[in-house]
Amino acid sequence: MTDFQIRYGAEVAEALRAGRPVVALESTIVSHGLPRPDNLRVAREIEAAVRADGAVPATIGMVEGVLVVGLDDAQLTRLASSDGVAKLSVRDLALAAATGADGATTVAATSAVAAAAGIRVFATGGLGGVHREAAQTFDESADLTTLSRTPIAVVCAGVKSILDVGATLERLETLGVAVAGYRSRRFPGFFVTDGGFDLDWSVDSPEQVAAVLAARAAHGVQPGALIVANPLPTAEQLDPALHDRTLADGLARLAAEGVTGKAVTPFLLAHFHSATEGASLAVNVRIILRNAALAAQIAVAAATR
Ligand code: PSU
Ligand code: MN
Repeated sequence: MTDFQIRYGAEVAEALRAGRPVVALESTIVSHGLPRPDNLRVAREIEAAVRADGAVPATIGMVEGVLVVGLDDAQLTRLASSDGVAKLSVRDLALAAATGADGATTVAATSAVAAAAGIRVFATGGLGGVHREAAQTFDESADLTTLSRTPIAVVCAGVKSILDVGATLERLETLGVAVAGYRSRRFPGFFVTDGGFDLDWSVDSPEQVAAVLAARAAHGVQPGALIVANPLPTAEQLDPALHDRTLADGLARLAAEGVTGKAVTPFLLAHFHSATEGASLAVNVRIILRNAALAAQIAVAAATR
């Protein structure tokens, strides 16, 4: 019989055994969210950013049907460079495992696998959310429903404005997912500092986030995730005028080319990267590296409480 157990990278297994800080990282941003060849370089930089702040990176993905927590460099290279990498949400994991697929895990799948592995902090760029045409298409990312039942802290820069940001926040509320701004009461808009909506809560330090996680675990009342929304400093954001133009063009192309379903997010991300001639890519990389660093600080604070 085939063994479908989760496999752990050696360093991650050792860190989890010893109770040392570990930060989960997703692979969909590597294989579907960032263009080649920058994606592999960035994937390595994200891991380095986690290490620089004292935690062990655990990039999660699937190689030939094996679900791996803590991909090694050869596995990471394979997921960053080959064409046949599936985009895996939670519902896809068993299908991909049993059919021997290569796959990159989304926020949903990464958080679910990380929580199952006992990892409490996850860093990414932006969450999936409610798409703009969702009232007709029902296109809402499974990231939201998965986060409603997954006990993990997710450090992100909000959601991209390619989505319906207000509807996404409403759904997070309905689903019982906690949202706090990091040193801000505004929900970030990924490329732009301010996504246009207020938040009820902000947290001020990694130690305070660790305290939220401890309270959450002690109460045992709340099943879902804590989103730590970490805005870019305004000096580092994508020029808001360029952002708005690029978004309008991208949405028009989406409609003209009839792109739907799970292809929508990668399509719009690729449009941003080419239409801004790399400016959005540079911003995207800064966002992820900052989130990785903050997540590592939170993991360290949580491990030493
Ligand atoms: N948002 C981004 N970059 C990304 C994604 C979202 O700014 O790369 C990826 C994440 O992996 C997220 C997934 O979990 O897209 C959501 O896809 P969908 O909308 O198909 O659920
Ligand atoms: Mn979708």
